[in-house]
Amino acid sequence: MATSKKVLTIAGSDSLAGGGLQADLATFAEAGLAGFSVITSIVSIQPSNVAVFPVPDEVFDQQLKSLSQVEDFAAIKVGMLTSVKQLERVVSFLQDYAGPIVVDPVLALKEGHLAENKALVQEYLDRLLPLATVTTPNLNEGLALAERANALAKTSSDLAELAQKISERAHTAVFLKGGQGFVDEKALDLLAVSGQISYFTQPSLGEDAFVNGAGCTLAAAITAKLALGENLQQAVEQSQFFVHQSIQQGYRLNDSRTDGNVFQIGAKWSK
Ligand code: PXL
Repeated sequence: MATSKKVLTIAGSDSLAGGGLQADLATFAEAGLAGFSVITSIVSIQPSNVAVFPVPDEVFDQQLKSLSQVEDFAAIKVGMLTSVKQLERVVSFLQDYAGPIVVDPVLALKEGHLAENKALVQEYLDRLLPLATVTTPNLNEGLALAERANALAKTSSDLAELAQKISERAHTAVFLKGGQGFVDEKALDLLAVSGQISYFTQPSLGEDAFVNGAGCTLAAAITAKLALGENLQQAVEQSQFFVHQSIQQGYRLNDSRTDGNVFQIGAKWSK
């Protein structure tokens, strides 16, 4: 019998398959891992808005309960959570879990903002993030977690300060996705862990930057690499490379749409 490592994502479903659990499971499969999923919400992305339909509490609970039959998850990723209640259930589910936990705090979607939920942000900071090995906010989510909604982050040192602040406040490592245009038009991400900052850059994507799902794929890739025993620095470096590749392989949804999805299958993890 094969002895594939098992990984779990707790995430929303994206019918357009750019992000959400669809991206997570594709990434896990590409890493050679067996992926499991608990669905928090069903998301439908329309041209004019993003609709998020949380699953009923009982449906959420029953999925978590079913996982008591599965032993030894090698890592767990937490994606979109839609309420304080869901977050609390996840916290109690994770309480006795000793492996790596990656929390992607899905508070601001690229396609549109989730309702501003201050109580949810506080719960992330106070209860979920302290359990995480690393959290992976984008810039807007970073600003929300730093409770500085109106501040701008313009330089790489602004980003470092932001990541540091979240790391101290929530007692966790922070991989902040700065994105395009910070240094010499390169894509800049950075890792803050125990007061140390490391910078990770990739060449600018130019016209390839049309795809959805890069954020979910990045967090799922870090989860996969931690499951496979890489340390955090290596996991982050290889994941950034993997996402860059997945973006370059991205496909359009149809001929008239200018955007599309990342494509993880066959993407490499290093040069
Ligand atoms: O990329 C953030 C994200 C997370 N989770 C779900 C999503 C999206 C973006 O569309 O649909 C379910």
